[in-house]
Amino acid sequence: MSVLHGVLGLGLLVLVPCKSVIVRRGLRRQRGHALGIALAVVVALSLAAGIAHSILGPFEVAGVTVLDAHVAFAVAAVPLVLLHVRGRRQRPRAADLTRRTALRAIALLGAAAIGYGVLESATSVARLPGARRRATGSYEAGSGEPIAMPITQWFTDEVPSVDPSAYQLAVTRTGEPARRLTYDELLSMSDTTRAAVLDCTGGWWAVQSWRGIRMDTLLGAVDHGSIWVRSVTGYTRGFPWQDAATMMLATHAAGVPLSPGHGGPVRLVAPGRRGFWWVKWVEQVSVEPRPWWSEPPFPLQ
Ligand SMILES: Nc1nc2c(c(=O)[nH]1)N[C@H]1C(S)=C(S)[C@@H](COP(=O)(O)O)O[C@H]1N2
Ligand SMILES: [Mo]
Repeated sequence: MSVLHGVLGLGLLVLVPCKSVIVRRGLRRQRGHALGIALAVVVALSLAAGIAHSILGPFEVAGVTVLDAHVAFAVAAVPLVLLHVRGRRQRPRAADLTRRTALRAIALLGAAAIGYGVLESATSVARLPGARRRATGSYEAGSGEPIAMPITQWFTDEVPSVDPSAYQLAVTRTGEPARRLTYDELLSMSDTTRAAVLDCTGGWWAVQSWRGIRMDTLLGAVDHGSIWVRSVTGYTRGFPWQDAATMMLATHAAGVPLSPGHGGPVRLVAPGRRGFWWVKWVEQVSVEPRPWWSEPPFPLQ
């Protein structure tokens, strides 16, 4: 996926010579060009930031990581693209579906793929930071050392203060009374240790040895419905029931109780899923008929 994303991004660069002919023609016709220029600038900045992140590493400019800048410029481009396309709508013609167009598209992708390969090899030969990134594009930070691992919130969520001695986890299954477990009870059940990689879409990853309770131990047999995991902050994610076999509720990382920033007293560990699924400060786990895909694909808080 991330290779495809990179190749398509470079494809935009390969298009620049073709597009510049059209742009020169358009500029000769004196009309409002502000929109087109704004779009070109935003796309160029997004591409530059994306390439910088993948070659030079996760650095910051004026307090903003280049990856965040890459995403922000890309998001800003979306409405501009829509307006730009609306302003010059062209009817697709049957003649567009020729063999020549198809061959051109293949040539374009081929050139972009070669460009991607060249950039990757150069990055690795020159031992630039980009060579150290994971397949997702993330850079390692704080593996085996939770204190050194970044503390990240998805969007607007904030670290709550949860008093472990007053804390309770609610475990519910439709049609059954809720079970409530205190922190001490959870600690006495916390007997499974496994290594798993937390990989944040913000561009960093860390592997930790997590200790906790297997989800299938906590819930008992689950063979239908979805597993909903909710934080004391309201942040909620839903999972297919099959994930009970791999997920766990962690109380410790690297043998140390989870810090408040990292989700203490209890957080979800969802191996193989990106960081935003790893709900922190879990207060409720429920098995419900409501399907996990009925929620927005990304959290909204
Ligand atoms: N309740 C809650 N859980 C959350 C988040 C959040 O904003 N709220 N952010 C998620 C994201 S985007 C990531 S990458 C991980 C980060 O975990 P860490 O702060 O322990 O490194 O927590 C996830 N769990
Ligand atoms: Mo994240």
